[in-house]
Formats: sequence, structure tokens, C-alpha cells
Amino acid sequence: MFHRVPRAAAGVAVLVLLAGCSSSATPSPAAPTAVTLGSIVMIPKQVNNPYFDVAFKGAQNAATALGGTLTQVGPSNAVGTEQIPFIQTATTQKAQAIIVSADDATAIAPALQAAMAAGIKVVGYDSSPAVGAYNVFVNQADTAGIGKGLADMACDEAPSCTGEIAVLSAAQTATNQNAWIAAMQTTLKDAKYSKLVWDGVVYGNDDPTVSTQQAQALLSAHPNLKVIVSPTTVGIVAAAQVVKDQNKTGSVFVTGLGTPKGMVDFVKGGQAPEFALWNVTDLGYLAYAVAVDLVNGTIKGTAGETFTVKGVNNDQPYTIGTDGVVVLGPPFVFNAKNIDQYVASFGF
Ligand code: RAM
Repeated sequence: MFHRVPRAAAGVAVLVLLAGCSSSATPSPAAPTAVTLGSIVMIPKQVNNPYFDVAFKGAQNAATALGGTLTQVGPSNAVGTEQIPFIQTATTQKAQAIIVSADDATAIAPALQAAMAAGIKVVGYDSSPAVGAYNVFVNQADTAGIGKGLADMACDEAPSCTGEIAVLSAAQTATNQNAWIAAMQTTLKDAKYSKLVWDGVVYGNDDPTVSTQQAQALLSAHPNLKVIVSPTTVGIVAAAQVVKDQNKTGSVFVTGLGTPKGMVDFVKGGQAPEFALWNVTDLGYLAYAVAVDLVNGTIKGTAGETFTVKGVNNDQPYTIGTDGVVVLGPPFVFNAKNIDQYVASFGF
């Protein structure tokens, strides 16, 4: 559920999701570092996606603060089978930890399990590998809450919450987008959304060209389309650009998940009046800190364990939940009133 609360640092009102907030557990006592930190390998869905550059920057900041040597490697297409060789190489080279955003949860699971069997700690971030193929998954926000947020933003943008909506997603196998879309569809069953008509999901593979083509195809296939919901930073920019280029501004609206910097012109231009995201730098920082704690043995990834990461979550403790999931915190909703402040404070 979204709630409006003040955000002290930026001095602007934001919508936050409370469902994923961590409990008031007691911080674990700081344990001595038992292991000399060595190589930690970060494998994003793809290396040529600005979203993952920001997460990597956050992880680099953490490496500077906490120690260890961080390397980012990965495929240029968001395809699970293309991630496998990078996982295998990190395993052969005896990395201490692998931090991975899964393009395909099950396709990469055997390679990750082989890494774990070799003593390597595996941290999922952004898009979860299959349960059993990681030690901890750092989720950027509560999945059900993101789904509801997507439904609510579509409802806000469709005139009187009425008309056709369609989704432009990332890869068809992406764990995170599929979970968010499923949660959105659950929300849409509520009577409040009964006048929204579901036109289905298309996949742009987090590729700018394919995403543009898919957005164009949506507009041709559905002349009465009112809202494109794109829960991917690549897709949302492509969809907003297509709406602008086809002179549909004011008749078709775009929402979803995007970086403030990438969307600022479309918010102000009216193509995408509101959309959401979380602090991606913090996501990378938290994922790296979790990897370090696993390597040091201060956490094992068991439900109920607590830990704190200085500089993230207001220095309040995180609690590891079911299936080894840690939730970063609430996402932010951007609009014309607050986007400049977010671009300034986030820097992405
Ligand atoms: C894209 C990727 C990533 C997702 C963001 C919102 O960059 O698909 O996995 O979390 O969008």
C-alpha cells in the first residue's frame, strides 16, 4: 500500500510503501572480520543498462567503505543463458561472492548452485534467482506493493480510471518484472479498477530498439489505448519517446518504473506524469554489504537474522525474511513537482 510521508532529506512529499519496511529488531552486535576480503563479482542482467551502472556505483562505494575488490561483468543482452559463462568464470577464479540480477531464475540456478557448492556466497539483487540458488536476495521493494503502485499509477493516468491499458515489460523470463505484473493484475481485480481494460503484455527485452518497436506496435494494435505501464527503466523511456514522436501526448500516458534523470523531460512534457523507482545506489550498496557479511560469516542468510548497514535505511537494522529475502525499503513516486529535487539528490 502506498502512503504519503514527508521525506526529510529532500524536503518533498513522496509516496512510500510501508509493507516492505523492516521490523524493529535489535541490531546484531558487530562481529570481528574473520576473513580477508578478496574478489567479489557483480553480474547484472546486462552491462549496457544505465540502471545497472547506478547499482554498480553503489556497490563500488560499498567496496571502498568495507573493503574487497569489486568487478562487474555480464552479458550485453538480458538473456539468462548468456549470464552462465560469467558465473562459471567467477566460480573457476574462486571469487568470494557473486552478486547477480537474474535474467532467468531457473536457467542460471545450476551454475549458481555449483558456485555455492564451491564455497562462494551468492547474493541476488534486483531480479531474484530461484530459491535455493542464492544465500540472500536483496529485493528493491516489496513485490506486492510495487504491483499495487503500478495499478494505482495506471488508474491515476487513465481518464477517470477508465480505458485500455497495456504493459511493456523487459525480458519474458525476468523474475522481477513477472512478479510485479502478476501483483499488478491481482490488484486490478479490485472494483476500484473495474473500468480499466487489460490489453496484455509485450516484451522489449530491456533493449531500446525492441522496446521502441513494441511500444509502436501497441499503439497500432490498440487505437484506444490510454496507458502504457512499463516496469523497466529501458521500456518506460522508449514508450514515452514513442508517445511524444507520434503526437499522442495528452491522449496516451506512460507510467511504470524509471530513473528520474532519464524521465525528467517526459514528466515535464506530459507523456509520463508519474512513475516510481527506489534508490538504486542504495540497492547496490546494500547488496555488496550483504555479500561482505556472508563472506565474513556475520550472517548466514537465515530468516530472522538481523544486520545493519551504515549509511542505508537510516542506519536501522534489516531483518532477513522468508526465502532469504531482504527488502531495501520503500520506493519513491516522481512527478513534475518533485522530480528536479530527486534528480539532484539521487544523481541518477
Ligand atoms: C530495468 C531492469 C531492472 C529493473 C528496472 C526497473 O533497468 O529490468 O531489472 O529493476 O528496469
